[in-house]
Amino acid sequence: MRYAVSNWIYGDEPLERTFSQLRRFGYDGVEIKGEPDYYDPVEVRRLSREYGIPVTSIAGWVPWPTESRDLAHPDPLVRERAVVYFSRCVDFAFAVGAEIVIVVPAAVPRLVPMGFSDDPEVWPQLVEAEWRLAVESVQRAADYARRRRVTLAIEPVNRFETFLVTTAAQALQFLDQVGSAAVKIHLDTFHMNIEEADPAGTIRLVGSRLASMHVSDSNRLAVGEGHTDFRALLRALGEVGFGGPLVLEPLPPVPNAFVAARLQRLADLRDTYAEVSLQRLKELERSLRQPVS
Ligand code: LER
Ligand code: MN
Repeated sequence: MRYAVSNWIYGDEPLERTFSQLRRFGYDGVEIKGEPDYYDPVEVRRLSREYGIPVTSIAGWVPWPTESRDLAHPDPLVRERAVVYFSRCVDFAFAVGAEIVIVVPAAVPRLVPMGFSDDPEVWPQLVEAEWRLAVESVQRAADYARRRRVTLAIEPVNRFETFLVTTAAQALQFLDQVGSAAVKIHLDTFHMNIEEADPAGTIRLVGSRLASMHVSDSNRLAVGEGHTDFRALLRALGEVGFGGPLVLEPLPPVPNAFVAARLQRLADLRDTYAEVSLQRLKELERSLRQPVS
């Protein structure tokens, strides 16, 4: 299995420190936050070479409402900004040798469709309309990604961060409607713990359409600090012949993920989580390879 860490869990930390720590912990790769204006691809490539850590993927970043880029938004200008943004993430991925850009089809955390008042009867119509818009937007971004040989991976996100695509079954339906070989699925064990009845079964359901996966425990802490059955997940990944990266995304125990990622006094804990998560996953992998006596 290839293991990486998503660098957004390290807040604004300089990239060089992240590369150096990940090499020390024994990681095979790094995922970089989708901020094409912030990172210089030449510098990223230099660090990647120097530390022997490839960039596996780019984490698309659609914060609501600050950036006002949203693939599902009824305003065509907001959608256009999102399509241009994801095309720039594809360029960034291409420039740093990453194969995947992760896409959340509506901005995060937008919890209701635009224009929703309190009338439950209106909800399904608004959701369906935004779903169609998101499909069209992803089709446009996918045309661009295909030409660059980059995969867009749709990440279902839990209901407390989005309302549009929250489960793998929905992501598969979304994929079918987009109808592009350049679009696959990205799962996240934390979101799956909230939304999926059977996370290992979900991996089997997605099968060969699984491009990559975020990993943290049920409570988003380090692997082993919650109740996720990682043995069952690793077994399912083996069964479907998963070849993508497992990208760690564990966060210290602060309810707000973006505070947990940036609080200076938690820097050592973030490192400890990255280090022990890898050790525990590798240990589980080893135990799965042992013949049952
Ligand atoms: C991003 O990968 C993710 O999982 C989200 O919960 C963060 O917005
Ligand atoms: Mn994730």
